[in-house]
Amino acid sequence: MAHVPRVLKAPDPSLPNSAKLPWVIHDGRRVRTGTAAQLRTSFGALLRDYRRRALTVPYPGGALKFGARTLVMGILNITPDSFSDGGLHLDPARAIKAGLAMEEADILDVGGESTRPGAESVSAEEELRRVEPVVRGLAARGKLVSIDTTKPAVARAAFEAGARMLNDVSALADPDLGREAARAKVPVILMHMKGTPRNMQERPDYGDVVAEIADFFRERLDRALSLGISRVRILLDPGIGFGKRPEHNLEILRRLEEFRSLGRPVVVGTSRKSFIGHVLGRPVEARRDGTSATVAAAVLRGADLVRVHDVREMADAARMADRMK
Ligand code: HH2
Repeated sequence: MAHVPRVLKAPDPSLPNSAKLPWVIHDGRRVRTGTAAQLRTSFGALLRDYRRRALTVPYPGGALKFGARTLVMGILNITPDSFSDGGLHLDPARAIKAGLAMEEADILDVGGESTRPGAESVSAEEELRRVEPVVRGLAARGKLVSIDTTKPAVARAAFEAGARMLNDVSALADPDLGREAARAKVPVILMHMKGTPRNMQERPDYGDVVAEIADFFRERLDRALSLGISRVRILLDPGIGFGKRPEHNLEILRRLEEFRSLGRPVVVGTSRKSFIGHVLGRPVEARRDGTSATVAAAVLRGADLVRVHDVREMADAARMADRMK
């Protein structure tokens, strides 16, 4: 049997003396301890790989730390028409309660416009009316809130209400959104989508789906940098279900590790999506176990952050998968 070395414990890279602190490594047979310099000759590739995973993404007032475990983003849709939780959280007090109940979530992603295939767009005023009190209420209770929007005016008001992260499914289609994020110094998720929610599922075709998404990431990373967003604040998401057939989504999950070469944390949102229904033949309310399998697979293949509805269950799935890496 092959002996695979792995890192058991690494020094916090943000500490000024981290180079002098010990790493704990299992070399496949026994535990070894030493500084990076001492272990470099035998385990250089392992340390490099681990460091690449150990990314720190600053947000106003704190930092997300990736590497030690997969982080979890809880979904809170304040919409009448989201595909799985539409209409559940339209009352702000109930939405805030639902957000607070997602105790295991590292981030709460608040959205006021559905992006399900064929969804109608809403005005910035309506979107803001839905999300603003919820963002404000959760932020006031110390939660790290991400605003899921493609509109600059919504993002700006959400940052003023206390949101400290931007989840943009259009990956800065509107440059003004990037400018708002740059000004607020918030982390930004750039998600891949082919087309728009209205037309994305009409005829999604790719040559090599993973290669095309990686090219898109490179282009949008450049755009983000040119708008003043710092590279350390960017996260990448291949956009499961956004202009993809079931086979494309499965291929993305099979080859997720390829996105790690871009050097940024990888976000994955599979929760209750239709490719799971396609494989299992289950309606949206019966896709939790299927989602759990996709979360575990994504974590094992290098996902840094998973975006989910069933926070407690998926946090468990991620934790187990983390331990089997
Ligand atoms: N998926 C949805 C919405 N936003 N953001 C990121 N970064 N990644 C995703 O995969 C993603 C996303 C769609 O899911 P949901 O929010 O549950 O539904 P709806 O768009 O209908 O509100």
